[in-house]
Amino acid sequence: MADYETILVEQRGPVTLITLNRPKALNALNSQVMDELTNALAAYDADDSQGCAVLTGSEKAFAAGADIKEMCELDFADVYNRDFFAGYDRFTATRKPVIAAVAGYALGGGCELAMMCDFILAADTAKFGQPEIKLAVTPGMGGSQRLTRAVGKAKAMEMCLTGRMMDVHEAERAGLVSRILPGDELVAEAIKTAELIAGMAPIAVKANKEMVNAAFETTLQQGVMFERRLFHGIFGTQDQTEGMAAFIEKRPGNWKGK
Ligand code: CO8
Repeated sequence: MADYETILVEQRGPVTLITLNRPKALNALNSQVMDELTNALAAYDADDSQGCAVLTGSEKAFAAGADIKEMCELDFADVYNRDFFAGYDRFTATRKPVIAAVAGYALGGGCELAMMCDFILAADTAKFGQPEIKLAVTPGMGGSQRLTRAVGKAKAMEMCLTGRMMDVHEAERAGLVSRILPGDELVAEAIKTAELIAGMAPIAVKANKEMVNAAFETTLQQGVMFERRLFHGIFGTQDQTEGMAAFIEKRPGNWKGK
């Protein structure tokens, strides 16, 4: 496995566990984190032995945002010419699922990174916010768009304009978080959930992810058609035949990924 400096990557059976590892900077996301994270996810996506990934941080911080110390010297020409943060498009290009396991602060880029994952499991300590306005900037990794889609305009607008943080209960009520867990069970429960997903037929996993994501990009009619066509296509897989036979024969499915 590649050597990384800002993240830890472990394979736990079929689950890739990625831990952000810049504790002194509360896992602030600099360019090195972005490169290492997107490389690790590309390797995970390409590895047939891996079926689901979990991305986590520390107990204190999932990530406290983009690295302000890296950004503070940059001017418009720097960020525009480098298309700053465009590297994260590689993150969202991951075709297999990625679960965010969030404890502590998920602020700015940290909240945006959690929202790039397929769903968020959160510890009771988790706090979410887009405080960029306090630095006289704006979200830059998709926060204004993904937060608005996740929690609606009223809350997203208030959070972006005031920088107020949501605690985990508010985040769950608002639909940002799928489940709240006790802090000491967060990573274990996320891995258990990831194992469950990794045990499903791989093509069906990718297809389900693609379909749900399509709901953010299309009209209802186009989305329903996209779903139906992918559903039709799944009937060309060996795993569909096996899955239905296994149900009728009351046994677990034996997936081929074909
Ligand atoms: N970047 C760099 N370093 C950070 C960051 C960060 N985002 N967050 C914390 N750190 C560092 C601190 O500087 C400190 O380092 P040092 O010990 O060397 O002083 C260390 O981490 C510990 O932090 P604190 O001492 O501040 O810890 P506290 O427990 O007192 O406070 C907070 C925790 C509340 C999380 C506080 O650290 C904080 O407010 N952090 C900044 C949060 C923030 O503003 N995040 C948004 C950043 S901007 C962004 O994500 C997107 C910008 C998009 C711009 C688009 C440009 C193209």
